[in-house]
Amino acid sequence: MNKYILGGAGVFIVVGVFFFTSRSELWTTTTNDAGIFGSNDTTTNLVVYTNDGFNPAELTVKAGTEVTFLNQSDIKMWMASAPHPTHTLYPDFDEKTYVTKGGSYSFTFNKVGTHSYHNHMQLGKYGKIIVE
Ligand SMILES: [Cu+2]
Repeated sequence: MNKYILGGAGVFIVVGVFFFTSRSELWTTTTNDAGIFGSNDTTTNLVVYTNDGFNPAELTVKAGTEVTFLNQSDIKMWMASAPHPTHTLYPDFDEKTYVTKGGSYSFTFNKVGTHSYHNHMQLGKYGKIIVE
């Protein structure tokens, strides 16, 4: 009698673990689809800065679009428009400080045109945002 109760409990636990595992897999998949910035729309407006530079180095967006620059390099990242060091091409587009690895800077591009930028902390890494 006790043997049957124990066996029943075992099956219950196995089913329970399976159910829990499949549920958490479902949850993980949903999170990955949504991306760290919430939706597919915003992930396309992401520029990642690595030790090799900006990726994508050239991005075209519509006026009023927010672009996020994510620092995944080992270098400090200070986003600013050309030219260095005055940043007069698009003075508003100037982080005025820096973020380290894992940090990000978001800016809403309202001005139509080609906005060349660079990492103010490491000259030689360039990119451009084309606003239509
Ligand atoms: Cu600069």
